Amino acid sequence: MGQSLVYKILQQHLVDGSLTPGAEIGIRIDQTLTQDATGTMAYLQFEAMNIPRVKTDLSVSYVDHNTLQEGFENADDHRYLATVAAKYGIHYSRPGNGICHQVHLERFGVPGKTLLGSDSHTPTGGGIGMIAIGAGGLDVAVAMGGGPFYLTAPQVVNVRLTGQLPDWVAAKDVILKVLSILTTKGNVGKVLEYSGPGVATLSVPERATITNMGAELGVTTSVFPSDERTREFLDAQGRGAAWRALAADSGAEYARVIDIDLSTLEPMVAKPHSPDNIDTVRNCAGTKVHQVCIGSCTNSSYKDLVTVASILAGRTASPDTSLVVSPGSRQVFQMIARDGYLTELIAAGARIVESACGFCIGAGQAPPSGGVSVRTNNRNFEGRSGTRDAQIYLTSPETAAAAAITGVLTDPRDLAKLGIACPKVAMPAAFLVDDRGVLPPAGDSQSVQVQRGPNIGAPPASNPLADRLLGDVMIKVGDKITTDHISPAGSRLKFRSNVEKYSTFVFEILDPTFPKRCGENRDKGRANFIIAGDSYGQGSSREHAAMCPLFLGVRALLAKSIERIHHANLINFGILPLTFANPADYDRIAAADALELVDLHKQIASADALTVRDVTKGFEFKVALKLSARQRKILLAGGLLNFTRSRGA
Ligand code: MIC
Ligand code: SF4
Repeated sequence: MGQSLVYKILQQHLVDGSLTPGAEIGIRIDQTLTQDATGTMAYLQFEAMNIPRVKTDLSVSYVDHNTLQEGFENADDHRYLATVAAKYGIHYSRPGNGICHQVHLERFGVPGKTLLGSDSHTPTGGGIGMIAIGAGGLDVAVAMGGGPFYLTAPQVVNVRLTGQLPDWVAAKDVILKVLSILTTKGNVGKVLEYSGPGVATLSVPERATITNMGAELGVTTSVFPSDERTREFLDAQGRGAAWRALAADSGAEYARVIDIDLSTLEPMVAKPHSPDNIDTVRNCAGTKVHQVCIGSCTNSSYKDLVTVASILAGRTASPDTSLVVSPGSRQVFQMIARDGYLTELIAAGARIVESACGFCIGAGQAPPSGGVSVRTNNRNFEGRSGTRDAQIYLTSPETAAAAAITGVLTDPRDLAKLGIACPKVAMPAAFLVDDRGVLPPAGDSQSVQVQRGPNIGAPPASNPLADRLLGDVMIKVGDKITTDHISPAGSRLKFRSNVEKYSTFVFEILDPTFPKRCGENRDKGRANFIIAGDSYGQGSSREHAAMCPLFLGVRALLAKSIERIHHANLINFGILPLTFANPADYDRIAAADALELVDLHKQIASADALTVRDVTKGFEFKVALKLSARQRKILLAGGLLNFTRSRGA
């Protein structure tokens, strides 16, 4: 039996455990990336490990999320990140140099290597044949220190592509199709491996759009083979030497095979408020559009923006529609400027914003109240845009450009009626290479003084787990609660380096009284609990969604199911990630019920289930503990930092 590409790369990096689906394995990490909104905490944690220099082949610290600099906080973070990078052997991608995933693909991605990033869209690197995984900052810090990264050996799902995309149908429509099949729920522990003759029809940036948004499925990562297209891309980036051919063995077996004939696809849309609320653009045509935003790590490549500029050429955005364009990297920005496409975009009335996450994370460009915004990014969770009641539709750049022209959702195939031909954009033979936006680390670490601002504070300390927890349900939430619900981004992002302050916004969108109530209960010596439905902790890798609840005294989450990165973050910060043995028990527990868990030390050490007592209602129920031996020790120690320290001692 042949091996899948995923297992071949994992095998080459395996340092702990055996490669059996479902078992915990440790892998060596070749490269890491961080971005500023998760990076400050990751580097504070790295500093706490007292390791003089990173042990990876390459580590890059990007600044792309918090670039608005309203107030001193962002600028202080940038200065801290620049100095800490210089000191510890990390490359520093300056603000303005672009979005981490786009820049990493262009300048650093290497087929067959492993990449761990403190951002959930790190799997973008799968477009160039990397095993690229998103994780919490603490896991990335450990990897920078040379420690293995632990994950569940995945079930590999093969997506076999045949045919070729028709005119006006784009890579984004492929991943929206996959989202319609697999949805955002129930994919924990899986990896998608793309193959088939259709792969050769897709360029590396198109593949990266597909692997990027695999994050929305909740899979561990997605990967494409490395082939002639990959070689052409690397050659055009002046990095041909990094290329090697990679593919699955013939006869490789997969847990499931999904066949997609690219030639049968049509323009798709993810409707509010979930990336798996998929429909065809045709079915939504005519919906009035107030804003169009083109960019983000999903769709901001040179090809994407040249396509948009070519569609808009000689036209202006509809008078009622605000058009925003953000190039994904300084490379893309410089190239569209050099080649005249920037002029077309400006002439069409586009508002050009810097190469950064911007609108995607709710940093600026909030839509009007109740407004409809058509965006090329990957998430349309309620409130994420900065406007609570805005309706966000996710589409391809082609569909977004069509909406900008007509002012309503429009199937781009109908642009022919306006005399607009489908642009045929070839991949450039050579990209414009200018790495001055990336600062290499200092040769002499001693000479660098790390600079911290007043908003930068250490992550909260966690105590070893108590043997008994007695406390109260502080909130009961439903299915698909995202980390944007737990720890909001947007205008709150600038407090990422200040856990105490950032904690005051936990669950702001669901129940703004949560932090205050939790703090009061914690100060009375009681534990705080969260009750949740399915797929709790979807979305972002932000470890603040565990760190801030910990600060507020949350000691356990009881959910129907928990998403991968958040599950790992809860363990890293010593919060018990419990799942209902019988999902019906979810309905029996109410907010404000008192709960008790006893004999925890013994049970966490070895049991697969715990008994919880609902003290208010007087009944008991079981929760499952699906943990590896390593995770049990981390929980008993009160988190990964304590665990690592105790092992050092
Ligand atoms: C996101 O897209 O939600 C983010 C912002 O990039 C996050 C990281 C963060 O919250 O800082 C992610 O995807 O992990
Ligand atoms: Fe940035 Fe948006 Fe990509 Fe997250 S999804 S890294 S916020 S562009």
